[in-house]
Amino acid sequence: MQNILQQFQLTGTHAGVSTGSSWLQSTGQSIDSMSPVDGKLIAGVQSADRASYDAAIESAQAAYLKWRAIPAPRRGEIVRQIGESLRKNKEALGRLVSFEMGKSLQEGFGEVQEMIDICDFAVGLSRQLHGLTMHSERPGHRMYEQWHPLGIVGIISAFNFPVAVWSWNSMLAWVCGNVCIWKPSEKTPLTAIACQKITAEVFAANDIPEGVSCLVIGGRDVGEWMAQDKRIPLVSATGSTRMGKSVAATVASRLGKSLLELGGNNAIIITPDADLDMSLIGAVFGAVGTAGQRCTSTRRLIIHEDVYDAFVSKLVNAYGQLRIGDPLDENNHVGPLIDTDAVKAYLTSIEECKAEGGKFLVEGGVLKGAGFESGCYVKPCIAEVENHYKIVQHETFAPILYVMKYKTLDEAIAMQNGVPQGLSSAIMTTNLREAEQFLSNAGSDCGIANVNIGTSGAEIGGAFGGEKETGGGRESGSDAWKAYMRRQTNTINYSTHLPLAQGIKFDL
Ligand code: UN1
Repeated sequence: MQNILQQFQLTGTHAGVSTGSSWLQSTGQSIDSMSPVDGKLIAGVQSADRASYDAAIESAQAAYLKWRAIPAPRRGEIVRQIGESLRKNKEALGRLVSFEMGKSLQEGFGEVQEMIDICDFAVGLSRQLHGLTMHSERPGHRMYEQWHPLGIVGIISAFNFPVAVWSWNSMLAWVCGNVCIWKPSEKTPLTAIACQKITAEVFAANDIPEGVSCLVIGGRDVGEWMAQDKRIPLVSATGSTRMGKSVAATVASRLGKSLLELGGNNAIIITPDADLDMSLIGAVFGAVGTAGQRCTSTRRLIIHEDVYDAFVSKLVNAYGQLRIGDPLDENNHVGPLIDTDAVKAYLTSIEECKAEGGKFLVEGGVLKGAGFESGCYVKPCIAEVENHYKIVQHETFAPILYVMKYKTLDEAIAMQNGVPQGLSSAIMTTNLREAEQFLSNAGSDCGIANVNIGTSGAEIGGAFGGEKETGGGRESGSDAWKAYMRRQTNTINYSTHLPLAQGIKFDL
């Protein structure tokens, strides 16, 4: 790890505010980045103060005027080069993600791959920022729409995907002609600094001015400055529902735009016609992958009564095989939680679940002893519950899997939908009628609904996000780019008359 830290110059206390290649002085509080892998300090970061934040915003405002004038396919070419640089840095950045955040090495590499994929997607998109043309009702008139950039896009990202979610936002925002200001999670500042260095090198090599890519590391106050800041027309925020509600209210009070990707409470319905072996892989990876800290993690299994006992016994058996430990060791399936606060939340949820009547089929607990010194390693656990329990309605960012029984598909769908969140959902079935009912307007109410795939691990090509308390935003693929642009309707009169719409007569 030392050589990776040196490669990105991540030693001592690093500046936390940057406009690209420049790193600004600030007097903000210093943030310690501790690795949950071994509980030790990796490096410190100086968080933004108001002056350095304002300096970054001013740099972004100036850069926007230049960046928006560069044709979109040229901007795409620069994003292509960022993708190339990420390919070269995949190993180092993937390891750093794994070390700072605690996800398995495979998932660390997977996260960087997601960044590379979105770069490729954004390059193609840079030639496809299409508007429609409409037929005017008036003679000698042409009507069409075009998409213009917004200006500064603020990105607030979470610790669990410390770099990929930023890249979904920034790569699209950049090809659309925006400049970005990024506040990463204060729990994972170092991976953000590494990304800033990788992109700054590409921007500098292309003579792009400072300010197109800004980084402002800090706590909640920095997020609040961004939400309040009229200079930021769009704030894209990923994180808890509590954070999202606060950002949404603040941004809405100035009639700004927000794009929210908040909590999930994702379920897999396992039907009598499911392939149980496939279902097992989907359920276990979904529940314990990233130690249950994905927005898309599987939190609930809704299992038909006819296959309940058979499936639950497979599940309990599989949990017995899980290897928990150092995420950089590829033999392990499950790494640590992000910090000891997350461990407390996990333990509290287990207690609340028991108090409400939950029966643990696989007990949880904190691992102690050699290799677990950070105090962040916990046992994935399984509890038999009822959907209405308060704790089941709540997203706990930890590997706690709730199982419950159903009789009819209508009942299963009602349970799947019967939570405040609406991000990801899945059905395991070989029965076409069941699959189609689940995908119909009377089926899953989530932004993502899968058949014979678990709830996590979405590809970048689709629009990512969900309904209800998940916040309604869509990022990444499909036409999610439209959220980063403003639509302008243009009507051009090339005749020698000025006829009014709706046939209104107005003669002078
Ligand atoms: C998140 O947890 O915020 O679908 C993003 C997935 C990943 C992204 C998750 N592609 O699980």
